[in-house]
Amino acid sequence: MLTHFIGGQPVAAGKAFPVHDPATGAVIRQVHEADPEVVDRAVRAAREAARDWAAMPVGERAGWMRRLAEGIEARFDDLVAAEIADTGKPLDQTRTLDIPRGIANFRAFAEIAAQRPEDAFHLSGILSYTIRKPLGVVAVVVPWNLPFLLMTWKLAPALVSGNTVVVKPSEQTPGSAAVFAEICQETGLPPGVVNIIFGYGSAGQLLVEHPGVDAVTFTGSTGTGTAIMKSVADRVKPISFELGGKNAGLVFEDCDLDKAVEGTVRSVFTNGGQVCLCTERMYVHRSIFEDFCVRLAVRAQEVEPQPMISAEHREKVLSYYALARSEGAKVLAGGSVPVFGDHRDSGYFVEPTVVTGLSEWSRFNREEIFGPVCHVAPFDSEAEAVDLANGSEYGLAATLWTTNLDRAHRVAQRLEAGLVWVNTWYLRDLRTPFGGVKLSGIGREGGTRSLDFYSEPTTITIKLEQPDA
Ligand code: 6OD
Repeated sequence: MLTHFIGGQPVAAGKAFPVHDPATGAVIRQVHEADPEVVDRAVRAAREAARDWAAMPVGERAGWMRRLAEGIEARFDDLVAAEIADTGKPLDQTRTLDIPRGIANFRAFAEIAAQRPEDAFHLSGILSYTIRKPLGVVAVVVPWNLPFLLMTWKLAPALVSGNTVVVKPSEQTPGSAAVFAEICQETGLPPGVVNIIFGYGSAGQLLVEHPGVDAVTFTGSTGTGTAIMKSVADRVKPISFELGGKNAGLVFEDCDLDKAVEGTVRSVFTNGGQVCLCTERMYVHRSIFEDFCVRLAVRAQEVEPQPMISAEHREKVLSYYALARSEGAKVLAGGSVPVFGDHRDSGYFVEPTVVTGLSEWSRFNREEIFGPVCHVAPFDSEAEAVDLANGSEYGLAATLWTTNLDRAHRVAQRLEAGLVWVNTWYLRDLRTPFGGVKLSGIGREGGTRSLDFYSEPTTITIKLEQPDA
């Protein structure tokens, strides 16, 4: 039974809830669910640890981040196993992306924080400088799609900036966070600096609303994000949200078509389409539209299906497959549930799917699906392609495929998205600002932007007396 981790100790409190393996549907673990008392205990533990942690020189905190990275390396296989059990992810992805990014997150923010200069401003007779102070206790609310990657993406900058944290992983994916709690103990991290509580959205709600929590960072759906925003508005808590997307991919007639097709296979089907950065709307120049569709459909049928995170989420994705048909789409690949003839048939798989023929105003083309599926539509001009891509309430990521350098810059600069990838997808430099516009989020994390969010400046101004002439 997984227990909470509070004040450096496992805490077995609250009733049990089950976690299912999405690849088989079987119950794989029971987990304690945080009730109001557990949430309060975790926040108090974080508050008690906050003063000493904040007072520690940043170089020492950076040292702790490096030790946590080493701790992750030492427990690499356990983290891989926990993440796969909860999510049904492919082994290769988990070994090359999810867990290594945890290590990279701690190492990167250790370096960025330790080397960051502070600001000083000099006017005649006035010297001002700023110091940055941690916010206090940060609630870190983590989604189920990239549980370890996203937890550490938020933890590392929050901790190195001098905050203590209470983490609430998704109820569907608590496993890697539970291993991380053991890593915190094994490395001897001061008790209360990291606290982890398990439970459903109701536990997350209690956490973010707790008066002892000073700031909230969240990645997940726009619906949950706006609910959190409203519930913390009265206390004016700082928030940083990376929310939903309906990301566009643009394929120009001058692209390298092989690369564009393979890149689109990655951007649509990685993690079963369950990454906020995945592409759900493809726009292709009319002169190569038919060719692109045929190739993408062939490749989609070769992609190994991945399970959706839950039976409920599979129903949601399948309801969009049905919606596409009822809205008049032509299905080019997939569109239903794969049959394996083995234990996976009780898991939550759906087929990688490509459809075409829907209007821009169809619900299918407007709402985030979060599954392995895209719609493909033709365009005739660069201006039309940009308008189509921007015609969404969301604005997280966009991808464009062209060999024309001028066009690449011109189009990238006109796209309404926080992130634009050219001839690639989900290529990361952890120092860059990361986040979305419109309904896709508020604030940016990444590099010094993360350190800015997890701290607040105090400006100190001194009047310099001039000696009498
Ligand atoms: O790679 C990252 O740093 C990041 N924040 C990815 C977010 C993915 C959302 O599903």
